[in-house]
Amino acid sequence: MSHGPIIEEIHIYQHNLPVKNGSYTMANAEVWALDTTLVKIVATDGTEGWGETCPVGPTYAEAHALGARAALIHMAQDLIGKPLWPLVLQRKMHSLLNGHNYAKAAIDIAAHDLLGKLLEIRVADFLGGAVTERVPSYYATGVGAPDEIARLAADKRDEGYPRLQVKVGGRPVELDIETIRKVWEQIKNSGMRLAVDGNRGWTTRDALRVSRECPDIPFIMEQPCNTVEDLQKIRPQVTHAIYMDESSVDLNTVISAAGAGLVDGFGMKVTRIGGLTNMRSFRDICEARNLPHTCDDAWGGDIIAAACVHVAATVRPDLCEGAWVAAPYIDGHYDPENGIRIESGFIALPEGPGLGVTPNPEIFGDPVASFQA
Ligand code: 0XW
Ligand code: MG
Repeated sequence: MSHGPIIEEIHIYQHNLPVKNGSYTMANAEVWALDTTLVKIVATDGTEGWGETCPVGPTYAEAHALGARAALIHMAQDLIGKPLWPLVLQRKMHSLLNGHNYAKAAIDIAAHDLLGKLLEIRVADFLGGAVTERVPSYYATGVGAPDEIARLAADKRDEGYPRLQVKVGGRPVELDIETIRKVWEQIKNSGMRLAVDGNRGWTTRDALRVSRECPDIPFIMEQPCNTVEDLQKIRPQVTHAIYMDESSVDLNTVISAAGAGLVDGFGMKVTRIGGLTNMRSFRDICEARNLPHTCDDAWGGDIIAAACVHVAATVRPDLCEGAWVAAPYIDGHYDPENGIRIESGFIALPEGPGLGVTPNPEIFGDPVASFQA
């Protein structure tokens, strides 16, 4: 006999999210439009929950849009009739498919949304309790010309963002150093914090050089190089704090990196770590070690953005590096009324139960696959 809500139906949708004002460029990727995957779970009583996963192109992480849908289609039928409790659901998914955290995350997020609606509480409260109604965000630039990025930095400073992430890598390192210097000139007396994100794109030689040539600029160096071994190599030689992003592929890696003192913080993606269930564990590991971190995802619309904001609202405020959401780069919202918006660098925690965002399903058209008993 099973206790609690049961999964009655699963529907999988595909949707394109064009990037506003041209492409978004990182050391290892240039994207013009993002292919996002949405999951709707329906419980026996008809209550619905939504999840989303949207890799930022196929080269940013070990994840891609078709892979997400293939993994979801592989698991979905065997989840019908199963309980919605996130931990039980996660173990069931692991019994059906090894790895593929980023696909499982969409189911996990939908389960949280649905349970929140059934229990009439917000996902943030389900995750331990919101400690703020106003979640800090941060702005991430693309890789660009030094003067252009410095101008953008000044704009975002004036808009009120508490933090800026500047993308570097994939070009001569001299240009990255010039960019960092020009950006710092704009923000140095503003209180705005600075992250420099190499997105795996620097050699250890480049990372050491940047740290050596910018000793006066207190930025954090995010995922400068490709591998954990690269981070181990530069760790004793750089003076800047190092955050791990792409390399933190699962909780086991996070535990090892935090335990070894390899990094000073994390850029974390809700889908990469496997959804809100694992994000909650990640948050608690970081709190136990006093490690700051972000609550982001690679891309996606209102559903994934809401998931990031809910978990960020539960992070101990001095460790919260903010929730990055793709909203500034996307036209329109899935939920025209309660969609996630950044105002003066902060995001209001949605008020409704679950994720507090209800997409207009007409936007997504017919599901690409549906499963029911
Ligand atoms: C800035 N982000 C959170 C969004 C982009 O997809 C990449 C990412 C990062 O920090 O690497
Ligand atoms: Mg990053």
